[in-house]
Formats: sequence, C-alpha cells, structure tokens
Amino acid sequence: MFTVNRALLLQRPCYKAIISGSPKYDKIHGTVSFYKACNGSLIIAEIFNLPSDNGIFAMHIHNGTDCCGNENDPFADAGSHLDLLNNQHPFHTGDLPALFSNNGYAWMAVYTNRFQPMQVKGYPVIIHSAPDDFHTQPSGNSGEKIACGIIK
Ligand SMILES: [Cu+2]
Ligand SMILES: [Zn+2]
Repeated sequence: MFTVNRALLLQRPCYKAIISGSPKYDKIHGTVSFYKACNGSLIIAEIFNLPSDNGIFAMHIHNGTDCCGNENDPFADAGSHLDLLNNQHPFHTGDLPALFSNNGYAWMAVYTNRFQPMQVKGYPVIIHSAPDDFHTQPSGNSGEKIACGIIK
C-alpha cells in the first residue's frame, strides 16, 4: 500500500501558501504546504505568532481570488469556503482541521481525499480568530479572518 508516510518521503510540496496576518494581526506568518498523496493531498501547516487570546484557530481554503479586502474585513476578497461539489459545511472541499496554538506556534498535518493539490492552486488559505464548530452554516462560526495566503 502506498501510504501517506511514503508519499511524504518521496516528494517535495506541489504548492505552498505563504501566510501573512491582517494589519491587526501583522505578526502572524507561516506556510501551508500541499503534497500529492494517495489520490488526495497531504497538507502541512506551520504558523507562527498566533494571537494569545484564543488557543484554537479555524483554517479553510476559500474560493476567492486574493488576500485583499477593506477596513472591516481585510481579506474580504478571499470569499467563502471552497466548495467544488456543492456540499454543506463541514463537508466543503476547503474545510480543514483547526490549528492548535502552543504559545502562538502551531504545526498541523492532515491527509484528505477531498481534493488533489492542483485543484486548490490559486485559492486562498484563511486562518480565523476562533475555532470552527463544524456545524453552523455556512462557515462554522469561526470568527474574523486574521491571516491569509494564496496557494502557489
Ligand atoms: Cu474560512
Ligand atoms: Zn466549510
């Protein structure tokens, strides 16, 4: 069997999102890497300087075009959850496990067969200020968008 571990050893990431915080959270930075694995994707996130007021942060791939926005929502153009198959939250293509912060540092890996890396190229990864409840429509009540990066 071609396992995720083996896929990781053999490959470099296909795509990577360089994450930056919004003006209010400008110290946040990190990477989210996408590897092709087992007919799906292996995703590895490493994020620094998450805010200390909340230990768990929702993360999704959104369906927008860039990490721009306005004063109220600095990442408004990131849009809503990427949903290639017309599903409800938390079964959207772009729904991912949350980041668990350790004094501001988070490292997370997950395998999913909801998409291949090439299907999410060009879309934004968004980190939110609150955990995803994996229930509330349309986006899990996960708070404001605090960091963003385009998958390139
Ligand atoms: Cu989101
Ligand atoms: Zn969703």
